[in-house]
Amino acid sequence: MHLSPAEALQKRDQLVAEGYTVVPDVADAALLREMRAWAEDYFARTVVDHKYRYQGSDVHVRQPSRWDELGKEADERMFPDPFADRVLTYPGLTAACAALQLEGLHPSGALTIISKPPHGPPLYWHQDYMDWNNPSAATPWPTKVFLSIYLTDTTVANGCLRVIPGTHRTRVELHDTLPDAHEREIQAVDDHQSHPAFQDHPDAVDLPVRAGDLVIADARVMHAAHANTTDQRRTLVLMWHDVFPFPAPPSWWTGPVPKEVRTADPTAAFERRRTPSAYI
Ligand SMILES: O=C(O)CCC(=O)C(=O)O
Ligand SMILES: [Fe+2]
Repeated sequence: MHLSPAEALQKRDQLVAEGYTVVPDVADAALLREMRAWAEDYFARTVVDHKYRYQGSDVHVRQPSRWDELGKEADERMFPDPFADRVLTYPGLTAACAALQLEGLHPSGALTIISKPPHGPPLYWHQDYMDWNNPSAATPWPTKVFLSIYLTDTTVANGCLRVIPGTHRTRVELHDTLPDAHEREIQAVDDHQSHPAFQDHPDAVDLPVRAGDLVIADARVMHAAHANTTDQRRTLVLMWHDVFPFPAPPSWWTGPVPKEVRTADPTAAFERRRTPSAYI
């Protein structure tokens, strides 16, 4: 990663304004090799449940020191593995986040391995924010981001990511029509070609990347992925992080702070909600 201060600032501001950015060349060849070997081994011995066909897979690999927090039995989709430590403590990752001035970063403690097999279908339009009852949903800066490293170069042909810039803050029709992400209703869709969550969108931007680039996106931004039309897997390692602990703005924030945020009670608890609320 070689980001000039001006480039880092431009990427930070793109994340705030558009809901995503890409930092090139973050994972080095050794880390990529380890990630590919891990994924190859896992998918050679594991059959993924049909319900994950649109994501490709949804495997949660947790840092062993943080396994007990979950209070769950391990199974083949969710388990502790030191591989999670290796990726989450990778210095290049920390350096990229520091360059973009992502403050108060707190990793979820797990990697999510999302792997589209050869000829896997597209991923539906969705956003991943789970806290729409909370005024944190109204912040002009992110409070939850995903950091993704793709293990291959991605293109429209093998299922690259797509985003609709600005939809982390601006309501569009999809906010009212999409089923909640990654839950039963959308997973049950059989004829995806005729379902609204899989339609093209006039404001969609394709985000092809190089293997080892780091995609940083606000959990609220609408995104999807193309189908994989190739004979090779398209795998990514995704890491959820809390950032800019609510309700304080980033130290570098100079813009206005919405009233809902200024007057929020930081001790209040809210019921989890994946469906967008009046905060957008
Ligand atoms: O497959 C991708 O590129 C993105 C995956 C994703 O957004 C998800 O599984 O929530
Ligand atoms: Fe997602």
